[in-house]
Amino acid sequence: MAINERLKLTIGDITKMDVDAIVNSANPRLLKGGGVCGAIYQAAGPQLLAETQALGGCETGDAKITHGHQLKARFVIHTVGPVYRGGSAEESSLLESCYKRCLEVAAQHGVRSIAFPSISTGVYGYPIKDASLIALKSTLAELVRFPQINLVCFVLFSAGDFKWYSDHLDELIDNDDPWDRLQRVFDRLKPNYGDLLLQDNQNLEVARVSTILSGPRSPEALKELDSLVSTLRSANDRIIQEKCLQAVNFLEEKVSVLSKLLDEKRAKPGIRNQVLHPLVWGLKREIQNETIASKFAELSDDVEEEFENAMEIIEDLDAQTR
Ligand code: AR6
Repeated sequence: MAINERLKLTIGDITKMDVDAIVNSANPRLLKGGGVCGAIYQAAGPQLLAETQALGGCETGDAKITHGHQLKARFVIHTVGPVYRGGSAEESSLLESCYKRCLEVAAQHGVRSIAFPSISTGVYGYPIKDASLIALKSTLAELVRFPQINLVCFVLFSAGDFKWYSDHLDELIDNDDPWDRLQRVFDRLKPNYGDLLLQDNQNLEVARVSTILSGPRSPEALKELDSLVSTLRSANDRIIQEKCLQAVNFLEEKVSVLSKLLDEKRAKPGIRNQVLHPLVWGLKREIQNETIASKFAELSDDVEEEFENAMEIIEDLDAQTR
């Protein structure tokens, strides 16, 4: 299995991960604490604290293992990241050591899938830009040593953190497979679905106002009428936004069909470009829809850039399957 297939990024809550082990960004005394640590202790139940208290603490840069108790994960690997003091207190080598030690301990216990949070980048103040690069570099290096670990998942807690990890990963693995690149572009666009979905609240507003208007008119109803007018003004906008959302969903679906086909093509070279090309072509037409692209562009510069990336990749695919 290629290294990049063994390393995944996702946004979410690490306590919910269904993996063999999750990593806790702990404190040296292995007490409950806050942040991800507090969430893990909470979800694992009181037996976790009883177990960690028998371990005699943990040095910065080291890792210790316990059971997962009420978590889905069988194990929790506790590591203590460095407190960031400006960068000259060996923070980078200590952070590197956290990832290395966690993977060593994981391998010793037969762990095949493991989830990491972004160590030290919360309360401990390590800048996410540098910390994410160290996290990925040290993990990629260790994965070569431990082929039995087939999944390392970084569970990021915000779209901003996800973007740092994802940008660095693109550079580090220098992966030219257009399907993988396209998938990552969509992963990065995903957090923006939320912005689009917010617009759906306007639907509820329209429903509420029309209920009021259908009853006896009152000053209150007239005030609501004003708000209806402004809601309707943006309705046109909303329809376009909805189309964006549909387009992304549609594109994502297509990408997954296409990657399956491509996998088959790799396995059975018999599948012809005649099958693949019309699909790529459909994808291209959809993504080149200017209204949709310009609406996404309005959301933020980053999204606009992602869209341009997606277009470039699809152009490549178009040429490859022609
Ligand atoms: N799932 C995934 N990531 C999370 C979760 C979660 N449920 N909750 C928070 N994060 P932090 P540190 C992210 O402060 O900087 C504790 O009190 C969070 O957004 O938890 O290593 C310990 O006991 C951030 O990106 O850990 C220590 O005293 C990342 O996890 C100290 O804080 C790490 O943030 C450790 O500080």
